[in-house]
Amino acid sequence: MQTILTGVRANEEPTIGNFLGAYKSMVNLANEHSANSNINMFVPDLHSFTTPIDHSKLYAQVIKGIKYYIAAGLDANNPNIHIYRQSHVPAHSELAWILDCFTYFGEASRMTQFKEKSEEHADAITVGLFNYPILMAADILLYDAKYIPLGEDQFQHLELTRDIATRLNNKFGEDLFTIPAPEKEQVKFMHLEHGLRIRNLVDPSKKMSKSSENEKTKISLSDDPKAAAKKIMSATTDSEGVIRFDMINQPGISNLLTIEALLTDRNIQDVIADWAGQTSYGDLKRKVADTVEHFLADFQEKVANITDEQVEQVLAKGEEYANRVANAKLAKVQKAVGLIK
Ligand code: AQP
Repeated sequence: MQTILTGVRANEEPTIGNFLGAYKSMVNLANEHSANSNINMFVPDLHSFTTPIDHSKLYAQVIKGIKYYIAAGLDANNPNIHIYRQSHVPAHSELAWILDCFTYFGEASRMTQFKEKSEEHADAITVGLFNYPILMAADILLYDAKYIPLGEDQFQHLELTRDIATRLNNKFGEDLFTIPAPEKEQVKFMHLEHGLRIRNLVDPSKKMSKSSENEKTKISLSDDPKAAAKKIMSATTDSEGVIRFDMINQPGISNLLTIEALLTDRNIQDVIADWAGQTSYGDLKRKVADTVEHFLADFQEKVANITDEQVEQVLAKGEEYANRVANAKLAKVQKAVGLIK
């Protein structure tokens, strides 16, 4: 069976960018493929402190992250859907070390996210931040995952994973790792035209990020629905005066059209056609604000109805599966590199 895998760091409250780029893509794929594919959704909690966080909140955030996966629509009772925590599967860290020794400093140094986050956190650039794409490679390769629903910002890390896996396969045998599909194939698999990047509401040339300190730039999944609607109403647009989908010249308007289409499960081209030629940015904002408000109210109600006991049961099942599969792959790699017979 092929494996489809993704995760969302538990460092801060996730945004609708994370929801649309990762959670919703994964739920759509699970609905389509869970009869004949493993659907692995994990919380990469070891990635959570590659940048500074409040550690006293981490455990609760991880548990909330699991509730979000279930509320987003992943049916944990499905035998092919596996929900687990990275830190509870020690093989992730062990494989990451082995992969480190087959990754060149130069290629890891080229990761643009490392450069960007180093600028943001110039006083705390850790080796963990530098190393995180290699741990991400281990997260993927341990399960032979071919499809990884990700936002556009993560495609460079996916390419690095492919390079590392190809290098080890060339050295130790072609069947060591499944090589994840390249970017274009991933996008096609998600039924998208290009990688998803929900924009920052204040500066739409940037992506929406959960760690942004300015609350106005992002809609978090725990935002009060009415307050979130107000953020949409004050989102930066442009002075063109006509509603068009044009990410280069009208990124703010294009972002609103994208959010509207994805949250209402409509084809983006249909939404663009509905608004084509209209001139009232206020009308578009009111429609998207209403959509966001209703989405958040409904999502938060679902989260509130999931108990900690349910989460424990889901994790017990998911982590038993994950340890079994990951340990078997780790043993194969340990044998290949000469650590065991
Ligand atoms: N703005 C976005 N649009 C679409 N997808 C996005 N993702 C993140 N932001 C957007 C996707 O969410 C998944 C999990 O992300 P992550 O937290 O593991 O890492 P990230 O990419 O660093 O996400 P953030 O929100 O930007 O987090 P911070 O601010 O903490 O660094 C990935 O699939 C990502 O593509």
